[in-house]
Amino acid sequence: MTTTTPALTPDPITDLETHLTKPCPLTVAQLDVLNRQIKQWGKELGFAHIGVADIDLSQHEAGLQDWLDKGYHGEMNYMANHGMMRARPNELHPGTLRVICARMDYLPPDAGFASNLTDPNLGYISRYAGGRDYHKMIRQRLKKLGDKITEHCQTLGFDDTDFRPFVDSAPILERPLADKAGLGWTGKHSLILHPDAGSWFFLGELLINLPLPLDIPIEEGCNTCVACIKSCPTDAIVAPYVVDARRCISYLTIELQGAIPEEFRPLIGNRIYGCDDCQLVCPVNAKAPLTQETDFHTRSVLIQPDLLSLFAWSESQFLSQTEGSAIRRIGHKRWLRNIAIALGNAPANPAIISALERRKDSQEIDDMVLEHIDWALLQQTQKAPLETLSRKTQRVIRSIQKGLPRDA
Ligand code: B12
Ligand code: SF4
Ligand code: SF4
Repeated sequence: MTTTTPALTPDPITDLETHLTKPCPLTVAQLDVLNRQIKQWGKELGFAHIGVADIDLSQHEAGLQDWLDKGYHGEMNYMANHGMMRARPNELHPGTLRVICARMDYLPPDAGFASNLTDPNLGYISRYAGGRDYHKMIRQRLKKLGDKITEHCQTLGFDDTDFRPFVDSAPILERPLADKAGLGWTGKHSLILHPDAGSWFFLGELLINLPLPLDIPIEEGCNTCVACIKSCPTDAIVAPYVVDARRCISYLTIELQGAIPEEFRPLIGNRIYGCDDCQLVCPVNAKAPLTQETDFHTRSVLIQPDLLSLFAWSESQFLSQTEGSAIRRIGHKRWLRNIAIALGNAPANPAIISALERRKDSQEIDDMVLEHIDWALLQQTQKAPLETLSRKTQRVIRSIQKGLPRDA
């Protein structure tokens, strides 16, 4: 990020006490050329789509407040901590006039969705998480884009370009911004999707103090479809465009620190890290491109992984096998918690019972994990050998085989 100097003639938009910037002297024609350049540089940096949005998210403030008031964020206190700053990019980074929104595709080749979900002895890991953690990589690429813009502006005599890259965890409404920037429409599962690209992509943003020309949002395309709402294993999509995170398997297996409420455990099936079901049944994903980044390819140890092998990993094995991956963030205990649930949901098997019993004696678990192991043992000892997939999961699998044959 470049440093800024106080403005000689204060600009009403950017004249904030904490951060003064000079009004941008670039002409409309220069900004147009720069806009085209930014899109070209974005492509060269591996972004599949770049769009520009203004900073007015006022129409989303009531929806965000309502979501928080209903407690849908669960334990994710960071969602509530910053007040409405999440919907006000100019408060988050004073001086911001535009948000450059970027899309990076993550769908790995040979995703094997259906084969993975069909076999309850395998763990299912969300396809965004099988490779390298995306946060740092995307932020670095956005920073490079910002540096290129800064250099270009300097050649035009403007030395005060100021930008700040964001990816994911920062308090900003990434999806409404991407929607405004024309990266896609907001699907009923609340994710951004594009007719040519589906939804298997990450979003990142560059907040910038240049009045770049704006992109136009694309038309909403869900029409009468409600496949994602109907297929969600835990009924987490409580209304079109609204996800109660407390019910979402992604939240339960990744964000939630403590025990996973019992009512959700049978519904989680073999999903041990995140969930893709609402995207798997989405017809728009039939055309989704594969990632161009080998960093996002699933590492071999996580391809169709056997639950018992994963459950046997010691903490040091867990840390080395997940080094550089987003999975590492949940830590070994939550990893064991999640796998214990999947083992409880697997068909009755003496080998599973012994593995669960062995883990009870391990130094690496605490009371929280122990409670999940006991739950899994109860499931294992109570069920008939061939009880397996829920009806909803069977429907999701049929839908993948029909709609996403390449990735089935
Ligand atoms: C918190 C969070 C979660 C939570 C809550 C999810 C949620 N739906 O809010 C949990 C842990 C459950 C989660 C799960 C996932 N997440 Co997440 N998550 C976030 C995070 C950090 C904040 C989202 C947020 O602000 N939610 C609050 C709600 C109120 O805001 P919103 O949904 O964005 O927008 C609302 C308004 O815009 C409004 N709205 C917009 N248009 C319209 C239209 C109409 C008609 C109406 C009525 C309303 C409306 O409704 C929206 C929904 O309430 C973002 C990154 C970020 N900083 O934005 C990533 C992000 C949204 N997650 C992402 C991903 C990939 C996932 C998962 C797919 C991961 C996985 N496979 O397990 C799942 C998908 C679950 C799902 N269906 O949403 C990506 C989405 C990329 C994309 N293509 O859209 C993001 C953008 C991260 C990134 N940088 O790439 N996530
Ligand atoms: S990620 Fe899974 S649990 Fe969460 S909303 Fe989508 S289908 Fe439901
Ligand atoms: S499954 Fe249907 S309703 Fe859901 S996002 Fe895709 S097109 Fe929209």
